[in-house]
Amino acid sequence: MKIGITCYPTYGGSGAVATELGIALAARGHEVHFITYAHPFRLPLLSPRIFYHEVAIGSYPLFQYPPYDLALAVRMHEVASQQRLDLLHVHYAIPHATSAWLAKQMLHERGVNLPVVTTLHGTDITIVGQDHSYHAITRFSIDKSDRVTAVSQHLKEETVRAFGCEQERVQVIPNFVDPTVFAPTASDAALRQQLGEGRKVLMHISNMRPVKRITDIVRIFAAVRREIPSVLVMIGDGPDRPAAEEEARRLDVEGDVRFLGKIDGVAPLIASADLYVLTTDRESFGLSALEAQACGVPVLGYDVGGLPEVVESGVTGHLGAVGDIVGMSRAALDLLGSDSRWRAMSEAAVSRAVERFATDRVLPLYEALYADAVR
Ligand code: GMT
Repeated sequence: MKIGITCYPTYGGSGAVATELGIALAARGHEVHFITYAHPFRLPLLSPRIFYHEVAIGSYPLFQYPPYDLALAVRMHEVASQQRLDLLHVHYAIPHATSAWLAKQMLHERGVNLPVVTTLHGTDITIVGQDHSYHAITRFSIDKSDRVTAVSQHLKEETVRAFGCEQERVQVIPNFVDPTVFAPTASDAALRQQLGEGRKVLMHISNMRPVKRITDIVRIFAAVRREIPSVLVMIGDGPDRPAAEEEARRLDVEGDVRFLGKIDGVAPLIASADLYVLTTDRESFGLSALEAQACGVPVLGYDVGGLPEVVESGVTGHLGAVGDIVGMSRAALDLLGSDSRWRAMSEAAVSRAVERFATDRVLPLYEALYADAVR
């Protein structure tokens, strides 16, 4: 098939999933056209059957807010016509599903049907989509999509609750991981030594928005470090990084907290960690938690949203109550303090990731959905 994919190309789980999906689809013989405003961060520069179409956003002195949604719709329409796309798969509802609907209408005028598949990822439903400014258009765009998927059962239920969609309209297709890339063997002894210098390595990766509560991670780390020699490695960047840096200074642990900034190709880093920490207070899935588990790294997180669908508390990690720094620190100390317990969790984490979420298991679900959408 010829598939158009639109996503946020910068750092973030939805862009990562969309890009990995495109790469996997191309490996299975499909032709994939990315339509985005920048080169997706996980997309190789050259790959067979993968094409990149940039969305150019024209500026004009009258525009305080250049209408990106319209430029995107025009580019979708253009690429769909020129490349004869079979369907368009958009990731994150706002504004992608709306632009796709516009492109679909423009093509419809010319007698062309372009099925639109929308994948809901998280805050497009749980936060931004429920903001009064966007609620009606989000609901409309979901309704108008030919097929709708959500990355977890939790997100599906939230979509039905907040937007009044019919249950049957939303199919759960979980995020996935490539176990040939994210694996315990991706660990690198030299890197591990560099990161931890013989100490335990706690790690977190995100775009550091308030929803991630990254100061909680620093507080948990400070408690762990009092008992076990350890370092905290923070990857990514975002608005809450200064607050986390300040918290590290306040707790006098800044010398052992490393902010590495945005990094591509994180598998060797994750695989070199001992514990992955994700303290989001509403996480629809937690792709990074899945990638950590695939690398054999147990996960410490909050028992919210779709995270319990990814992490089995007590088996592949620990999920605690939001804000329970004492309980989370204790769980981290239990885990890191016993080699046998850590090894059992690490092995269970790999099994869970591979058996339930490997690319080969999830990709056929998308292919079946596409086949159904074009019929
Ligand atoms: O919705 C967001 O907050 C952004 C989005 C992203 O682009 O990173 O994250 C969401 O999508 C990811 C991929 O499906 C999920 O793994 C994340 O759990 C989800 N984030 C939230 O729900 C906060």
